[in-house]
Amino acid sequence: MTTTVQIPAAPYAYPLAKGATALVIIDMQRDFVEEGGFGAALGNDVSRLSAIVPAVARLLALARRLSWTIVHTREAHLPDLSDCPPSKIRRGNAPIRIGEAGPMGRLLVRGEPGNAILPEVAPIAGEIVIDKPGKGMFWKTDIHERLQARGITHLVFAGVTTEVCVQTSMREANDRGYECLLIEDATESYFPQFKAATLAMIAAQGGIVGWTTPLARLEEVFS
Ligand code: C5J
Repeated sequence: MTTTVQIPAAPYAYPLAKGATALVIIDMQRDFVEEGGFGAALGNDVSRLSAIVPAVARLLALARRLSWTIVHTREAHLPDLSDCPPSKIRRGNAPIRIGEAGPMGRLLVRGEPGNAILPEVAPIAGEIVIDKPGKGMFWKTDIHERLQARGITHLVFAGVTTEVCVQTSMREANDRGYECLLIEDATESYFPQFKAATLAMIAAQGGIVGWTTPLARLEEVFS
């Protein structure tokens, strides 16, 4: 039988299911967090994102100590870009586009240096790594089947960017019946107002998408 642990959260306590919870870390890859990647090519200040690396590393260490299933995602396309809609390549006014070569290799392409997950939060053996061609983690991936096979019903989210790939993945998960918690200080956006709005939207209307809480609340419960 699954034991439930109450985590103080917004809009009310999150009922974490012991043994049925996975940590999902979205797109903590060099392409978004370091100079010379996709995020910087779009004109963003990437230092906002690198600031959360220690919090994500703490959360990952906690999840490993608790023996949770751990999922890492990368926004990544096949080298021939056959999984990338032309509209996604066309969009925007960046000097280099998806698939073109930058200082860290071809932007958002699997296997390129810029596509690697940051060493501080890198996957270890036994953890799930998903290359997703979209913003959401369920589109054109097998993650739902893999989570179901492990009996996972609860997802704790972290990563970047809050209002794009994190929020899209969380909404996709919510529609598939997962109970979702976003760790507020282990996610970040290039735009502080978008992060604040996303956290508010998730917890609004009685948790229409899920719950949010600071990392310290989770750490206190499992100290
Ligand atoms: C973006 C992401 N922002 N990982 N991707 O394009 O949020």
